Amino acid sequence: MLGLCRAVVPLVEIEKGLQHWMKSILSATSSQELVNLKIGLIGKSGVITTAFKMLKTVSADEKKNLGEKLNKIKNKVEEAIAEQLGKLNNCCTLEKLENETLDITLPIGMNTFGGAHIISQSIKKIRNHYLSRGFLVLDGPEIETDFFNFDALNMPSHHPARQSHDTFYLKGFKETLLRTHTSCSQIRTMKEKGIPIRMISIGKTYRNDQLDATHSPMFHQVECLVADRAPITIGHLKNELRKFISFFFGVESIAIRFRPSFFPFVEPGVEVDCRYTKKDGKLIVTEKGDKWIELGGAGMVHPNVFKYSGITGQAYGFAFGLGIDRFVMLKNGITDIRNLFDTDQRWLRHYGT
Ligand code: FA5
Repeated sequence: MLGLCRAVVPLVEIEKGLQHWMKSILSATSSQELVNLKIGLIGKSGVITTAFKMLKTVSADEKKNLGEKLNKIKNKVEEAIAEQLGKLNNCCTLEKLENETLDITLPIGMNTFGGAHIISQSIKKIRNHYLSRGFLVLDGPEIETDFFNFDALNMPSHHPARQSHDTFYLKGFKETLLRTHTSCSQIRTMKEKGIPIRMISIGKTYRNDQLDATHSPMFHQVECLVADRAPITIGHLKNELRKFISFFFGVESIAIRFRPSFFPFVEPGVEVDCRYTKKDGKLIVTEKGDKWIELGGAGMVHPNVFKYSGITGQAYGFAFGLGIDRFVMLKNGITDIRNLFDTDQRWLRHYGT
């Protein structure tokens, strides 16, 4: 078809060939055809690429002149291929859309109704639990600013703790990101409502974490903040965490432990673990468990967080942030977080309501 010769080709022949190649590119009817042309012309051993190799053998003056001409030809070919590919893709999409028209008069099969995803069910359950206890239940924006996600949580731009959150920034929007945790809602709420406050914030969070059995780039957190003018102690925090874990797992007696940890927005900061055991391949949260599992972070609100939230004077508070996906996995014996998101219909039917 093209008669592409891979040997060293003189410029005149390339210039002569250009018209012919452009015709072939513009009349290509499939992306595969375009790929073949691209390889034959500007691929590693393509005709034009090979011609560039001639430059080594000519004088400096000729090199400049020849190089410019070859570059122009190469650019023309590249542009034409990209343009034709765009046209073909556009055509395919239109054709696909035309063939995919939906016949809304078809009867619905009764078993095609969807159900609530296990994460949605759990979020609803947590919301209702806290609503019934008089907490403010919020969501908060998933697209946040650097200020609410980091600075106001006592993590200025140079702070090393920012590195532990591999953040998705929004291209073209300065200092705008997908929130890496729900802790931003602490600031938003106190700024708007002041204290005393008892609130939870629940929703999606994002980190550029490698997808594996326990990490997902999108996951869910629940944040709890209790703040007051009257003293609040770490005992209150422990009590609230116990209540939440007991309620979520439906067990009366649980065993939790705090491990010292560092979160810039709390002082002291702790990591919360609870006891569990494995039975028939399932993880069961129980006081008598022989192992510990990490549930999330917690601590006493740092004075700088109150300051950034516009709270002056005496203020006390505790906060915790837990990963809902890991809670759901633990409760249901799900060992791989990817199962939650990979839309396997049998799995969804099993866990859906
Ligand atoms: C935080 O996000 C803190 N904001 C929690 C906090 C709130 C501390 C209030 C103190 C006071 P951390 O990065 O450890 O902490 O995340 C909390 C939980 O989110 C983890 O324990 C885990 O359950 C869950 N999590 C974090 N990254 C992922 C991920 N990539 N996939 C699934 N779950 C995740």
